[in-house]
Formats: sequence, structure tokens, C-alpha cells
Amino acid sequence: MITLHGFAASNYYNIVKHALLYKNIPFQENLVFAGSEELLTVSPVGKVPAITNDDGLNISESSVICDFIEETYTDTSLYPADAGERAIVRQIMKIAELYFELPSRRLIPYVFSGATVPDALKAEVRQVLERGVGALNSLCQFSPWIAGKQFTMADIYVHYVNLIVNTFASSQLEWDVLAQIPGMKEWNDSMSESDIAKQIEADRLANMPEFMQHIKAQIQAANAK
Ligand SMILES: N[C@@H](CCC(=O)N[C@@H](CS)C(=O)NCC(=O)O)C(=O)O
Repeated sequence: MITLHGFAASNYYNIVKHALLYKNIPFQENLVFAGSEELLTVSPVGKVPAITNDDGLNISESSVICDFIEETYTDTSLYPADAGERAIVRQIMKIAELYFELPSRRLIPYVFSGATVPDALKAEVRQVLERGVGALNSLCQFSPWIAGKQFTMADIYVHYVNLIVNTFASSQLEWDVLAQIPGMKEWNDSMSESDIAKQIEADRLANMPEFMQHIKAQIQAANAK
């Protein structure tokens, strides 16, 4: 059985968890926070998520894990059969990560520590997000799924990226990023309605207090240095 390492408050973790649940793949969860020695044994850069399969193979990086489970468990496909359509799905995922997720994440330390975000950083983050908005506007279809008729890994991926955009970027920049892409908000809301998304959201909220304790301890340890 696959072991999914990480914690339910992590959106990257939830991308993989959603894909595993959607494809009906049996798995167990191993609660481990970033920064632990245990995590380093399964994830070379010590980031969440990672998985371990029956053969003891450890894999990290959410998009690589997604590819691995797609190629290993072929019953329910989350990528189109056509290579060109598959590339569009992967482009949407990559652009969401590079131009939505990563710039938004730069604001997380400020939110967690309560520090003011410098204006220069806000401007930089906004600039990258604007490129993401332009790219996703031209690639996303929402007809009804993000890449067209088929529900794909991009639907799962972008849904969890959007949580970070909403929580950190839209709030800190006072700019409704998702509203810049017609159809994105409605699609995102409908994604939240699935039983899997609801279960993952419940698990995320349940894990939040422990995760925030962990973050608080990390901030205190850093301040004590
Ligand atoms: N590129 C990685 C990013 C994973 C990531 O940043 N995970 C966060 C948790 S949501 C983490 O482990 N952060 C700890 C750190 O940056 O040291 C992936 O796609 O899996």
C-alpha cells in the first residue's frame, strides 16, 4: 500500500491525496511536518508531500508523484490520451505552480509572523501573478473542466493552488486574483463540492491547529538563535 507522508494542512499534500482518492488507490497517511529528520529519509529536500510504495521506493515533488501514480494505476485516467492535450494539461499545472503558487507563497512568512509585507515585494508578486492570469486566461476552458471535456490532474492541481492564491495573495494584495479569469471562481467553487474535496477540506481544517503550533515553534526557535 502507498504511504503518503506529510500533513493535511499542506495544499501540495492535498493534490496528491485528492488524486489517490479519485483513482481509488489504497493508501495510508503518515503525519510528518516539514523540517523533520524523518521527512528527509523519504523526501530529499525535506518537503511535503512524499510517497513510499510497496517496493520501498520514495518519491517527492507533487507533480512527479502525480505522474507516477497515473502511470502505475491506469484504471481511472487523469490525463488525456492525446499527447497534445496531455501537454496542455501539464502546461496549466506548471503555469499554476510557477506563476500562481510560488509568488503567492512568498507572502506566507509575513502572514505567519504578522510582519508587514514590503511594498516592493507586493509589486513583484503582483507582476508574476499577472503573467499567470494572462496565461491561464488563454489556456483554461472551464467546459466544464479546466482543460475541456475531461476531468484531469489539472483540475485537482489548480484547485489546491487557488487556495494559496486566495489565502495569501488576494488577501495581502487586496486584489481578487481569481476574478481576473472568467469562469475560474465558478469552476473552483464547483470543485469544492465533490465528496473528495469536502473530505480533504475537513482533514485540512482538523490538522490546522497542530500545523500552526508547529509553525509557532519554528518561529520561536528561529527568533531564539
Ligand atoms: N515543489 C514541491 C513543493 C512542496 C512544498 O513546498 N511543500 C511545503 C508544504 S505545503 C513544504 O514542505 N515546505 C517546507 C519547506 O519549504 O521547507 C512539490 O511540488 O511537492
